[in-house]
Amino acid sequence: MNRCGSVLVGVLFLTSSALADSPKSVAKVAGPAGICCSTPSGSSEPSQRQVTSPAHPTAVSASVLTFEGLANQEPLGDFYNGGTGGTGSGPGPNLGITFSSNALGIIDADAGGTGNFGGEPSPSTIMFFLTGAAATMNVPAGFAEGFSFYYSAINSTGVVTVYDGLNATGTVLATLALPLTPSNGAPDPTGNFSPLVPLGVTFSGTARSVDFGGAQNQIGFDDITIGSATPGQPSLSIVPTLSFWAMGVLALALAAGGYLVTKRLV
Ligand SMILES: [Ca+2]
Ligand SMILES: [Ca+2]
Ligand SMILES: [Ca+2]
Repeated sequence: MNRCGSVLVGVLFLTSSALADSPKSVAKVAGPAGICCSTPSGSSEPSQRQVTSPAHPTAVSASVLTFEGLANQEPLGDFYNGGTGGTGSGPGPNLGITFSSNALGIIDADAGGTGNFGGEPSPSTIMFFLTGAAATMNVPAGFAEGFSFYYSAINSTGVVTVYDGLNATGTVLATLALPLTPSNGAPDPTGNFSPLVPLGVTFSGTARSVDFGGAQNQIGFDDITIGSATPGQPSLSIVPTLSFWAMGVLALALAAGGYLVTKRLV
């Protein structure tokens, strides 16, 4: 390993020792850097950069989790349950959504935090984790139809799993492999984990928890969107309504119409 690599590994180790419950995990990091923690630049990100981020201008909604309002490396805590984050930020929106204790917000270094990322759809905070194999989101009221988000994983792939029980239990409704994403730096001034890219999935049934899995400090998420396979374009209701089910039954009936007619005619 050359001198530069040695210094980089040293920085990662020291950072993890100060923050994480299981610093040995950092030894598994194969890439040049993690989501956390580049040195804060001290300069604010230009506002025009925010405008040119991936476009969905009406993204801020009751069921889009942007992570804005959390402090740098603050546990999400009850921020999306009408309470505060782990270090007191908030209260956030009362969506009845909670996260496992390892789920952290992190602010972009371009905006004064320590995040090594860019191109986040809602500047300048995303979610990541430094311990465990996944951050788990619990939605006790349940949600249906679809689920989506933006993510960056430039060194290690990830996986998102949707369950019908709380705390990643019960039946798996959907599993979504997360391939490596580009690291082209656009459109931010700095950040290796850049840009974040959109991904979505549809499923049948009612989901109550989602695992955001991957390597520690090597995957970040933003604009987690409940009830839609298109991130930033949420459905109007988290809980499926009668009209939702009625529409679903109608759609199935229409789709099966030709088949049913054929059966009758034979
Ligand atoms: Ca950045
Ligand atoms: Ca940014
Ligand atoms: Ca955000």
